[in-house]
Amino acid sequence: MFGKLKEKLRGFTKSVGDQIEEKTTPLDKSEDEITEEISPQESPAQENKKSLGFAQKAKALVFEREFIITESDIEDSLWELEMALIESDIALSVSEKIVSDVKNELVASRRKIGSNITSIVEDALKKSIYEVMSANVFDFDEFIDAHDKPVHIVFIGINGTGKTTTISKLAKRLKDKGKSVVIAAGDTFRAGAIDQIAIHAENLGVKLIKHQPGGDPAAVVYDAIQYAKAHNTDVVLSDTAGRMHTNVNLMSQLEKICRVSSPDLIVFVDEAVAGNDAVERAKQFNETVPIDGSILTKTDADSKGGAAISIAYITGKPILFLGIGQGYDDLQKFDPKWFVDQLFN
Ligand SMILES: Nc1nc2c(ncn2[C@@H]2O[C@H](COP(=O)(O)OP(=O)(O)OP(=O)(O)O)[C@@H](O)[C@H]2O)c(=O)[nH]1
Ligand SMILES: [Mg+2]
Repeated sequence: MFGKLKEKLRGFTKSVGDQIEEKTTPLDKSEDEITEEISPQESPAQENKKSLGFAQKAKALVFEREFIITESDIEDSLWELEMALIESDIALSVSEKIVSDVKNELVASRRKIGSNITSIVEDALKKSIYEVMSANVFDFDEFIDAHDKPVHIVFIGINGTGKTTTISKLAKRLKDKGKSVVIAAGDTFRAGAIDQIAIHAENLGVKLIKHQPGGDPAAVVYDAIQYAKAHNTDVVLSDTAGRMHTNVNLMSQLEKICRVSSPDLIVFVDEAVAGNDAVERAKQFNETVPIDGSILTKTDADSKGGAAISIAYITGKPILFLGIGQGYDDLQKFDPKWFVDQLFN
């Protein structure tokens, strides 16, 4: 998973590690002189001039068996890192944040000579990516357990991203955890959509509420909630038709579905392979109906990984699950620590 991003991150840690290790040769300077050079007290103009001169030395400062990483040691690699992050579909603002975090973590820090530089650099990167991904962490299972029944969840997104498949996977997951589930066949728009979800419901032994094709999706969702209330069902999963975020009519219909049914969670579903487009769409859907989180599908395909890193940070809403294949069990609960470990293992 995310092979290309992994490769680029590995390239960065190795290149910084090699650069710094090369430069850890002792300098004939006192600690005071070094401290003065690292944090000059002069005006910004003088400071700039001095740090340029300092950069030209291209040498890490070494004393008492310790060295200090200077900005000049890693500026080329930081630039390469930023390019690699952007090429991996990480949004520009997020790439800049990661680069700035890594720089702040490393520059002017003292390290023992002989320390494993690559692992120091890797730790700085891990820490930053972990922080970016930990925006509003949310435990789906705890939410379902704690919430009044029925918990109503609506799934939204553009065409073909995996909403219906994800609903089936979640229905299976909830059933496996002992929860009762009803699915609302809220995609009355696309030919074959009701039959598609009916097959999943039958395979999984889950109740489906459906109307005729072309019917009002808000009415289907309403009926599913009434059914759940009458039968003490734990969770209602509402499918919706795929729609482009730019289609004003379909977006107002989505707003109506959400207004009428007041979902407990609105989940945006998109493909990890869509990269920055998915992040942009999440932002736009979020403007029409406030999303509570995202699910990224098709992470088993050749995705660069950037969307997963950007989407939570940009929307300020957590990633709940990742789709990792086409089978009912191919759903991975999202955990930032697990994600970061995946990137660096
Ligand atoms: N490889 C892979 N394929 C997936 C994943 N999730 C969904 N798919 C496939 O993506 C295709 C579209 O999935 P659907 O669930 O029909 O997508 P949708 O968003 O409901 O599509 P519309 O209803 O047309 O908007 C199907 O072939 C799914 O099997 C995933 O995590 N990995
Ligand atoms: Mg669908």
